[in-house]
Amino acid sequence: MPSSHPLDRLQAGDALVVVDVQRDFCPGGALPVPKGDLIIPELNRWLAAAHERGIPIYASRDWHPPEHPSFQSQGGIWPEHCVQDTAGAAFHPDLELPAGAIHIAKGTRLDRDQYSAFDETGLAEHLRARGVRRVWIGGLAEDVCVRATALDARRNGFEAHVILPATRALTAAGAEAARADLQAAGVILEGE
Ligand code: VGL
Ligand code: ZN
Repeated sequence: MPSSHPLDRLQAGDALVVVDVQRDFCPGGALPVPKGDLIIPELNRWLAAAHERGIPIYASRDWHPPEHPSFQSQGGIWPEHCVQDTAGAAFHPDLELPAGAIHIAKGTRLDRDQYSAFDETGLAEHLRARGVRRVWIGGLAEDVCVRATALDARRNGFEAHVILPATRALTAAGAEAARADLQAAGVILEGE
């Protein structure tokens, strides 16, 4: 690990937020992000470093009820994915989440989708209560839930860094648009 690696900057006042690294968002899943599983070794390095330094770790899951309004069968735009308690909704088995990681369920509402890990989850309040000022964000998908989570981090007053080698987009055009939106909102894009 070169000493210039950004994970060397993880310190007190930081948190690591891992978004939706679930089977359904990886190759072979119901809504696969191309090469989505390739981010896992990088995420595991961040998880290990955060765990060693006592940095709080949050891991969200897209956690939809059956007949969620985002599903095409219900008039939504996505194939059925991440249905609560199914194999596809599980964290990817290679993701090395330490025992102390806090799990966040999102996308549970029946009236609308919730892309952001901050959306009615209490995450902002929890971070503030722990003295967190800066969040490091990775996971899936860069152009959907990572984007929404990072934008909400800024709206809630946190310094926000998206770890580019630890995220992947559904589409290349989506990634380009997401990065522009993130930079415009003051999110720092790290690495690559
Ligand atoms: C996501 C599409 C639908 C994501 C969730 O986690 O990025 N994308 N639901
Ligand atoms: Zn979803």
